[in-house]
Amino acid sequence: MQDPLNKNALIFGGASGIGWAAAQTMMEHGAKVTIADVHRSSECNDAARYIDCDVCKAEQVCAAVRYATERDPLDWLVYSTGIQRYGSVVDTSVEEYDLVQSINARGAFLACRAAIPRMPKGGAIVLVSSVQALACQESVAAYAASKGTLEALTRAMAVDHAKDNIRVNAVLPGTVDTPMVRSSARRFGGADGLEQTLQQWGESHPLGRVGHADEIANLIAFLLSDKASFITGASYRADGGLLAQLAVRL
Ligand code: BMA
Repeated sequence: MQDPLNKNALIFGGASGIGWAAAQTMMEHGAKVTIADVHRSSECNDAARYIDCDVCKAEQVCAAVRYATERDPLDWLVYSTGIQRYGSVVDTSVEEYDLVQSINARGAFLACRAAIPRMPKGGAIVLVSSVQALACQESVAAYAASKGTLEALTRAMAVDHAKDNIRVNAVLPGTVDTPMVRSSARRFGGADGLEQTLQQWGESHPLGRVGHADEIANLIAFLLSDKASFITGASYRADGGLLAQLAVRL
């Protein structure tokens, strides 16, 4: 990424996982980063500006955008806030479905709604979706639906704001070693089997391993940068080949 330094960036869900990796990558390239999250992680304590933000609450999302744009317009916005819950449509409660939609997708709508009017021409947005927007495993109805929403929202915003030269793209990670995925691995593999479960999940990806958060952050940084100046409304998989492969065995 060779953008001029001093980009002003805001990352929802930037305190851990892919969001934190993206925050670090952007800071390495000279960006001023504000993290909006429900809890400050110990790692992000001194590194970036931080604001408490529950993305279910519109006024908190607006406050985060105001905080990030106190002095400068917003060049880069990343939405990397997400939770994963398990269940089919039948065994997902209405409350749980609403919560997943609210954190994973509605919050992105709120964030972009508040941020886009404060973005200059040349601004860029990346939403962190998932391969599960395109193909999914069992029992992820609410999560897959929320990630599909992000995909459609990406395209809609790309079309609407192209005239302002604001670009909007989505990244679709496969299984990545993050606190969210570790908590799923703990649930399905048990505390002792966590590393083994991650390894098994990794083996279902043609590259034979789960991804690292900074591998997704590199893609995010590229899509935000001026090097991606002709890319908008696009979705990029970073999934170790997961979706390229059919489950058919020779
Ligand atoms: C991610 C999460 C992971 C999952 C991966 C690949 O978005 O849902 O738990 O392993 O997709 O399906």
